[in-house]
Amino acid sequence: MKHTDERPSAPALPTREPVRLVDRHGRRVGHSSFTAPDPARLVELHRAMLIGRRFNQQAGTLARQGRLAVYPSSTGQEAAQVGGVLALSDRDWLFPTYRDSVALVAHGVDPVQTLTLFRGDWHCGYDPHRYRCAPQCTPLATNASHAVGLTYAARRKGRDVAALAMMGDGATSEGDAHEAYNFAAVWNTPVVFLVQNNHWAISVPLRQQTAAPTLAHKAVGYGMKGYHVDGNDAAAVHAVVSHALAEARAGGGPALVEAVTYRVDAHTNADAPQRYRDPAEVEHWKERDPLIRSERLIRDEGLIGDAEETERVLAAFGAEADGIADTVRERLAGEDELDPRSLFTDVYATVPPLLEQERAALADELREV
Ligand SMILES: Cc1ncc(C[n+]2csc(CCOP(=O)(O)OP(=O)(O)O)c2C)c(N)n1
Repeated sequence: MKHTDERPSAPALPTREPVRLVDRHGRRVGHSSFTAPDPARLVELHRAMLIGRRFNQQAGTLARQGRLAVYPSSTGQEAAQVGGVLALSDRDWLFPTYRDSVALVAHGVDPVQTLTLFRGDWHCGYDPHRYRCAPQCTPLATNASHAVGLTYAARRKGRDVAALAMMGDGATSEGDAHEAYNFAAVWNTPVVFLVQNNHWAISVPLRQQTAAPTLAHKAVGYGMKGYHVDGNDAAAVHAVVSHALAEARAGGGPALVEAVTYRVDAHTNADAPQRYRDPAEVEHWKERDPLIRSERLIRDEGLIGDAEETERVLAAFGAEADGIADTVRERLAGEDELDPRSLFTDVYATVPPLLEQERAALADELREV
């Protein structure tokens, strides 16, 4: 008879030194367990990061102009977001937070629709089913249990679907994170929790957030694997998340990946970080900029081709990023006519009677004005 208290073996502890495959000078670093993606994928990661950097700048400008109600920039965090998202297959789902607009764009969500939420328009702006991307979640860590629920349901239906649930360092202190980690591990759902440790939860520094040696160590108590990764190294994030997703899909259980990165900009445009952090810290992290290292790697190793070809392709990436930013600017500068009745659409599959009455009352009111 099987003992009911038979326990699984403990997962290995994450390494204190983050997994790094490319250093801040763009030089490769050997690793015993992970190898960098192939050259084409490294170039693709750089392209997506460039688009993400430009997108962040444009969205920040729109927020300052009052075209967006708010924008949480992820400048400096592009490698963590792009590296993670490009590891998803086209069957998988993304569960992002408010910080993860660059992840959405890399995932293929329309860049204009990505920003609709921050304009204060109703609903999340895009069709979650079409993009296999849940709405950008503002209540911390609640998206994590949504990811567990979706993958649990998919498994029961025999569907091969994994999910990437994104969250910040601060979110890992939430009760919702605990519940999601626990259910994912107990139910063995194919979820990878990608924690972007950007060192700040608004004005709360990491040292006041947790006494854990790394955030990846938190995984072990739940019976999950935890990976501690240089989050400004797109190659490393991509390799580790790809590995964790493959293992989770094969029934090897969920995982938590801590990507160590830095929030270079303010928490949002409504924040004044100079009141709580030292500008020298920001400069320290700017020297570890994820785009600088990937560009150096591409140039030094000739991953695109000879010098002339490299210049041509990098310039084309820049032009593509500018083009996306132009479209976002033009489309969001206009005033969209919103139908107030759309408040009631896409909320319930079958509209409850009370809501139906409210919808009718609103329609009457609109007819009168
Ligand atoms: C449940 C909940 N509590 C509080 C907040 C307010 N809040 C918004 S962002 C934030 C900090 C989150 O920090 P972190 O998880 O590290 O993510 P980051 O913003 O740095 O990406 C807080 C406390 C919230 N959105 N949801």
